[in-house]
Amino acid sequence: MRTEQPKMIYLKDYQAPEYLIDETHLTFELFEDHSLVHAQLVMRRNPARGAGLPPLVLDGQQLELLSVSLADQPLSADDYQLDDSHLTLHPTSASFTLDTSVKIHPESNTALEGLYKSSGMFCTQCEAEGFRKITYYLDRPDVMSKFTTTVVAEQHRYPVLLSNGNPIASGPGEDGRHWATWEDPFMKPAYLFALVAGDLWCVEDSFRTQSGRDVALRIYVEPENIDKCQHAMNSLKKSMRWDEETYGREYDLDIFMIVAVNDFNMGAMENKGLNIFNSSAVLARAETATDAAHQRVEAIVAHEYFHNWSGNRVTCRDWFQLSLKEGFTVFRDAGFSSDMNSRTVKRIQDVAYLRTHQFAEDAGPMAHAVRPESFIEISNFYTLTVYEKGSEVVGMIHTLLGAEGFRKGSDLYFERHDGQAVTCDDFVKAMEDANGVDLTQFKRWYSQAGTPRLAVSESYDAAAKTYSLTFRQSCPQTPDKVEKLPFVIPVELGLLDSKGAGMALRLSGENAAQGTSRVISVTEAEQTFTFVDITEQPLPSLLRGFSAPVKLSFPYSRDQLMFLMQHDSDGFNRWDAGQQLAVQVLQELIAQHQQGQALVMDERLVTALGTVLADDSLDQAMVAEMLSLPGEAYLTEISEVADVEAIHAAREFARQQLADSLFDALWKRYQTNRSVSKATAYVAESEHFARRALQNIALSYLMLTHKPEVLAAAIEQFDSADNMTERLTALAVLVNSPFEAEKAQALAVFAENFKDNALVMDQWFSVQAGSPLPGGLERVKALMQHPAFNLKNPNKVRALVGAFAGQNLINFHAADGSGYRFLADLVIQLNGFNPQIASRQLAPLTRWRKYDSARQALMKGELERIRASGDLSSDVFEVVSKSLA
Ligand code: B3K
Ligand code: ZN
Repeated sequence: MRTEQPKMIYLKDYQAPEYLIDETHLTFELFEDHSLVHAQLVMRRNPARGAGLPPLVLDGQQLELLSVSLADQPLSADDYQLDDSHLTLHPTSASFTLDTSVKIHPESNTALEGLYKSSGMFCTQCEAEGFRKITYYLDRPDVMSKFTTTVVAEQHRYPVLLSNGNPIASGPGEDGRHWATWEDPFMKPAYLFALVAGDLWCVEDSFRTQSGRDVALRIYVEPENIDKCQHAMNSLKKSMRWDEETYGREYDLDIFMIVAVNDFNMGAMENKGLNIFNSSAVLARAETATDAAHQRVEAIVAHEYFHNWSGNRVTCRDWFQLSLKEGFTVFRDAGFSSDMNSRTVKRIQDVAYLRTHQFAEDAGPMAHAVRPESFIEISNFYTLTVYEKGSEVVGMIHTLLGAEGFRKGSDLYFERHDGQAVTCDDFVKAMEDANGVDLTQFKRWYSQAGTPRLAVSESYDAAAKTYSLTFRQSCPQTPDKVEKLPFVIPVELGLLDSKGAGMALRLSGENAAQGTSRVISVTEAEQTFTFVDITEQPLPSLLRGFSAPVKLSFPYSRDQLMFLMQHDSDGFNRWDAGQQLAVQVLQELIAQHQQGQALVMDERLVTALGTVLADDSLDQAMVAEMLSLPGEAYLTEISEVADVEAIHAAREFARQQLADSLFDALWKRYQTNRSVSKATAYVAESEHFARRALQNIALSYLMLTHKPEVLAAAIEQFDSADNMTERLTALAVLVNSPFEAEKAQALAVFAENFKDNALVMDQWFSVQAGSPLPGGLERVKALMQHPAFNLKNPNKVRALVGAFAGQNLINFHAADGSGYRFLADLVIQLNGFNPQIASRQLAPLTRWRKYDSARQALMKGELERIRASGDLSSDVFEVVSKSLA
């Protein structure tokens, strides 16, 4: 693997490139046992770097150099220097062409980076630094070039030959081969390069842009999947329209293609004009994909499409700026999903995810700022912090500037930087310039890691009719040791009177009230805001819509939380009040368990959720969200020291209490919704998602009662549902039940029916890997022997290993350390052929500081064993060494 110790790279060391590549002409000759890549690069000295002709250092890894010519002169081995990762040349003029030919081995590329094969087709993944595994190049995002690509391959096996841009020529070749040439008129960095060759079918459609141009839309898949593309196509057309309407952004090429591949390290990739997708992020139809999968497809199609502007036309100067495109694009896709479905539900799901997983990352050894200062392996920085927290940061700018001001800023950003590779500072500057504001202090969100805490206290002066809120912010130390200065924290808030109505909000010193919900900016370590004309003691509703990614605390009583659940005008905060109430109740149960007491649950949680369940006027998706108790992972995150058994026992106890106490209401909701589902054809729209979500969460509670009528209902739903959403939930509740015969029967029937559908089998694996019943590790080990399992396929690894270590906390954290040992063995194995997946799967072990000392020792022991296993990829090396530091 590597020969030298991986090195840390620093943002402060950034320098513009010494040379530029104006044109890139590539020819690929694809064969079964090797491929040849011929590159002609039209290059020149970067005028911004001054005079002189320093050595030209090209990136290249795992390439066999066959020939190199500089300015048409063939070079001999004395003329250049070659090592594991660079080819160094010595140009003699400021402008020249460079020709190289290399041999590579896509057929044995298991890392799925660069050019590789998946299910018999050739495809690429170049972001972040995969292009250097294809040819010698200046593989950095600030080198933008115009690409022409010719692909030559056997006609019979690879009838479809694709690359970026527009097709300009094609024809037959010798020996049953054929070729096609593509030209991309837009300058782009090499990470956006893509090539596909395979036996693919496509679904075709078209889109007329707002300026009247017709764009051909094609989704390429393996022939057997041609019936699963319509949802992605609809999502694409909706995204294109939405980006025109919301951001004024129009698509720019004559053709937009998506290709689905089965072996892919992440969700999808925004290559210019030729997006390559994990098949799990494209294929969806009722019978095989759940509602969640449909929504994920819609969101990822949108995300990759939106990158055409936020990422491709305006790209990143260097990889430290990754959030420039990712944070912004996540923000854009969240806006889209909110408009397509329910805004509040989308916000609830995003925040629950952020608070559980990004907050944990921010508190762990890999914590980093949204714009990190350093890294060893950039692949490790495609994180929740860069993506989700990055999106929150953009969202706060939106909150501070308002929708109109934000749009002015984004217009200026796109106009000013079209065709450039820029920084997060450039993005913020455009927002500042368009609005005449100063965001200097706000930019600390980009440079300071860690989740700020915001402690709020109140004081009411009845005589003066004033109400004060005092905010104290702090931020825990993170491994980078950067000193934390106060953030700008936009807090949207309201004050409720005793009837639950919003009070007029006038701050002391203001002439008039400004509505009943408003945003205040907390900018100091400690700051007090005083509201005037407050005629009775109010109840504050704080951080509405989760207006900043902070941990807010306010000493609410349980009765106050119940009041907010019913009366807050902000839907997100109604949900959050319910979550906070549940957290208080669960923490009490956890303490009882730890003290060896019998568990007794505060009845108010039953009352509160019973009220929600009885309210037919509420959005059913909201009801479903409110019925979902905070997950074990979230309860872990908010614990000082997480007690795995107590958390699990407390949460299961609470679920059982709710199921028993609310049986009638749950059963009624279940039966009503199931009968509507039976009478209605599947529709992938929010109202239908909502109905099924409530039906399914009701079923999972009901099943805890072990009543025969519920078992019968689960079996009925499993047998006769016409869609995967209902069928998979029915399977899951059976798998988590003690009804062994019914469970075995359902698992067998499901596997038999879907054995030929890899994506459905992934769900079958996940449901079992996630089951908290005892014996989890043995089940997972047995499933790894199943014919449908394949360690080389990332989706399979995520479905089985990821679900076990990430979601099945009670089994993964078994006190004997067996779960840790299993994961470490697997990471060592994965490290040998797919470092990116190895490093991702490692994450649960990095959280060792959260656990008791016995578990800490076991987890650290496994990290040490990985470190000592030798020949670590830079990906795994970085995570392991930072975790043990
Ligand atoms: N930009 C890609 C992610 C590439 C990850 C490389 N290891 C997908 C996305 O965020 O749209
Ligand atoms: Zn992205």
